Amino acid sequence: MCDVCGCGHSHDHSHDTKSPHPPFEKGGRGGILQNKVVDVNQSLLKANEDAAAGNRKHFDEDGIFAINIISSPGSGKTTLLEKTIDALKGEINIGVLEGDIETDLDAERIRKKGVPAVQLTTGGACHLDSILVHKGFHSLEHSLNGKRLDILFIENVGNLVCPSFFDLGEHLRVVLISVPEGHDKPLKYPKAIKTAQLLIISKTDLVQYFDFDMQKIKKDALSLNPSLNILEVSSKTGEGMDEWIKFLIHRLHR
Ligand SMILES: Nc1nc2c(ncn2[C@@H]2O[C@H](COP(=O)(O)OP(=O)(O)OP(=O)(O)O)[C@@H](O)[C@H]2O)c(=O)[nH]1
Ligand SMILES: [Zn+2]
Ligand SMILES: [Zn+2]
Ligand SMILES: [Zn+2]
Repeated sequence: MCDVCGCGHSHDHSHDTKSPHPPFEKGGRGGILQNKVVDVNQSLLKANEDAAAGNRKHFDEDGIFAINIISSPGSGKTTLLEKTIDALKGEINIGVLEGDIETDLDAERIRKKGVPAVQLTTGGACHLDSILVHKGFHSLEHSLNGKRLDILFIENVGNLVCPSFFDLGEHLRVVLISVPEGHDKPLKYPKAIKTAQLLIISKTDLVQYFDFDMQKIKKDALSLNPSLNILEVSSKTGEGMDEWIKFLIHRLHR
């Protein structure tokens, strides 16, 4: 457990360039220790950015469109991927990197769909970083036996804060906020919204059971990021899946 931020990282992550935590804002509350943490984190973020640029180059050379999916735990990332695979199988070659703190349960779910998947277990870290993604990508490549990929989905560790700070070399960043989480999440977690190109409001089949203001969440999200695309999707009923698939195909071919 990291005793600076308490987020569950061990400090030895700094040896392998993993950041103990996204940077605390300089000029915020805190003193000398906080500024030292900021300095260490800035260099770790720089290492992450360098590796992210390398990943993007790999993906571009191989003609792969890489998508980083970020959300709180349980917002429906893996379920959306399962349904997306059902919709695109046979047409588009998909590979998946599954980020989790522990277990390979999500990668198993994806493999059951007949799609190659590599589990990236962070062993405590609350986000993926580009160095781990680089390793995972090469191990996924080995399992493909020469088959090429069109889309690489990277499901990040369930966390709406820390993953937003780490570029993985993706071409598209998608944030999910599910209806049960509440419409106030964009304003409370602005970094995720500001760095994404698409917000998926997930589990829309549950909207009747919650005091969820669809107009407000959209207005707040757009106030933070005016060019953000927003889709409403239910993986359970299939509502909004066509729009999501159209969006993906459009981005893939552009
Ligand atoms: N009602 C409803 N439930 C959903 C929907 N999508 C996912 N779920 C349920 O939400 C729970 C979590 O779904 P997952 O897809 O595992 O969520 P996740 O974001 O991958 O979770 P982590 O990887 O643990 O962060 C499961 O019980 C799903 O069946 C949806 O559209 N509607
Ligand atoms: Zn953290
Ligand atoms: Zn998942
Ligand atoms: Zn490489």
